[in-house]
Amino acid sequence: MCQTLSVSFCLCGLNQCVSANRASVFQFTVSKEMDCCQVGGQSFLVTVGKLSLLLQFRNPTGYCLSQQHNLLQDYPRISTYQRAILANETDFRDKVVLDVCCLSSILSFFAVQAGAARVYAVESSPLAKFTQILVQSNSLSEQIRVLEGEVEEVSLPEMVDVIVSEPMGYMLLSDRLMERFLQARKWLKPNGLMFPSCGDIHLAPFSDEQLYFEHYARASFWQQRSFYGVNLSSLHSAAVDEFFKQPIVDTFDVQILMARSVKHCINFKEVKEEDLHRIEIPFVFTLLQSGLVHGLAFWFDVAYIGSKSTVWLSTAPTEPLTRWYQVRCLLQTPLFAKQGQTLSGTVLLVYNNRQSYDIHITANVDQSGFRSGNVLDLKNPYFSKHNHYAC
Ligand SMILES: *[C@@H]1O[C@H](CO)[C@@H](O)[C@H](O)[C@H]1NC(C)=O
Ligand SMILES: *[C@H]1O[C@H](CO)[C@@H](O)[C@H](O)[C@H]1NC(C)=O
Repeated sequence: MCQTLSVSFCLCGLNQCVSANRASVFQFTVSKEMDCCQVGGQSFLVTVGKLSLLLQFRNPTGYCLSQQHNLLQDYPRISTYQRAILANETDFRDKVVLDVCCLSSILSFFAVQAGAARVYAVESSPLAKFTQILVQSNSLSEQIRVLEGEVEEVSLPEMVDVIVSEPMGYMLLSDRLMERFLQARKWLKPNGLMFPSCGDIHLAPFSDEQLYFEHYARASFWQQRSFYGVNLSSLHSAAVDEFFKQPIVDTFDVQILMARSVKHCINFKEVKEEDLHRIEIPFVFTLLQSGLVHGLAFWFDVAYIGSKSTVWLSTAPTEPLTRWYQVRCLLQTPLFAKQGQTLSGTVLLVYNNRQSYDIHITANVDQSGFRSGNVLDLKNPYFSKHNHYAC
């Protein structure tokens, strides 16, 4: 798919604006063939014909206070963190803590509430300055030191006892924040704790005819045979493929699930970074009801395993809704299966170079031999109307 990037000048020089309504100097089409590389944390070098452009993104989007406001209002999430940290005071009292990608540093504050001696709060976004203000105005500058930068770059004066973070994205792994969390382990003492300590990705087959047809209908524009006299329908199946590549982020009634979920566990203390580059999750579901399987639903749980208690944060459809919702991946064609039959196959998550994963699904009904599958792009999800946590 092609997108147009508009480039304009402002007083401080060349400035980017993607689909903003400022007057643009020129526009060009962004395609797969273009050379583009990232320069540092916030700039991109792009080659357009004979021109090279340095695009500086001064204010990375998504780190605004209004977004933090939304994040902090996610009650199940914030209250679980506080419970997990305060319920295991012994793990925090007089300890040294590292808060990775701390954003508004709420976890750093909880660690101090639990008696931490010192917290290093690492944040690379411009939000770091707000974090600093928050720490100072709460008179905690002695206990919480805000370090601006990426966790792989900053230098801590000492090793830490606990690493806290919120490394979870959609389907647990989207945005690859997990990588930073794991990289931070170089600062962790051998017996140190990771909070969260482990995560389970759950998947289960679902039946939702309405969802399937809604997405199919998104491509119906391309069924027109006389659009100003032009027959568009040869592109219809390509348009369907494109829409079906989008995982759907929303929530649903658990009744649509057709089997008990299968889970894949990741231990954040032990897992190697490379293990997350390619994750294969084989599954065999025994169907609890007959019907059409339209796809696989995903959610995750994370556990905070302290020395005194374990606290779970669950994003399951049976639990209060969080900002991670649940994620559903459609199959290209639905599969009919009867109660008691088994649906087996694999979900393969492969790192792509866009901070996310490609999701490869293959599934077949063992008794009938019906097969289906799909390849989806977790970087480009479809947010349905329920999505009110978005900034
Ligand atoms: C339009 O294109 C489709 C697919 O390419 C073809 O099957 C159909 O006959 C065409 N319809 C008309 C009216 O030309
Ligand atoms: C967590 O640890 C504290 C001691 O710091 C203990 O009193 C408390 O009972 C523990 N919480 C749970 C839920 O086990």
